[in-house]
Amino acid sequence: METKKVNLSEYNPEVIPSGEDFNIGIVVSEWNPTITNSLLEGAYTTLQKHGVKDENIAVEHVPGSFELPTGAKLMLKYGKYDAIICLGCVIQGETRHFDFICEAVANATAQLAMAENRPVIFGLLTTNDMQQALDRSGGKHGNKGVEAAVTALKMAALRAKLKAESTKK
Ligand code: DLZ
Repeated sequence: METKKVNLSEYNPEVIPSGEDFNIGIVVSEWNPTITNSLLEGAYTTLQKHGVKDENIAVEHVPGSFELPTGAKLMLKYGKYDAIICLGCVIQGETRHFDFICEAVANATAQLAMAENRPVIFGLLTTNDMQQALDRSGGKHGNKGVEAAVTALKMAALRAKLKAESTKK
């Protein structure tokens, strides 16, 4: 799929649900902090922009991207969140470490969301090099953190809507 000239973070803000009633958790990997700090800033400011109150946004750090699903699970266990956003950056190296981490995080994130009936958002950059990561964390291809926050709001709103409808029946 051709995405080279597209800023994937461009979206219509008018169609994003208000986050004023939501509690959102963000888990951030400490690896590649230049990148993950930019992802965090993108996610955090997008949540604020759409009405999520500062006191309803919790940020926790984990050592590496491999730990993101565990961090998300712990936040869901000990906190009350409408969605969790996982942010990390894995850069291709010379060994197969990259493949193992990316696949494990993707699978565990999906499984966690299903098991907990909560949105757990996959905001992991998986890039060939640092330049690709920079391009996607506030560079020419946008900011994956922004996209992750938009996805979290949409999914939290979907869950709230379905829950409200089910109690009316
Ligand atoms: C070990 C490792 C390597 C080689 N590369 C990255 C990376 O590019 N991005 C990242 O977030 N984490 C990396 N890690 C750390 C692992 O995610 C994990 O923290 C360790 O394997 C300990 O479980």
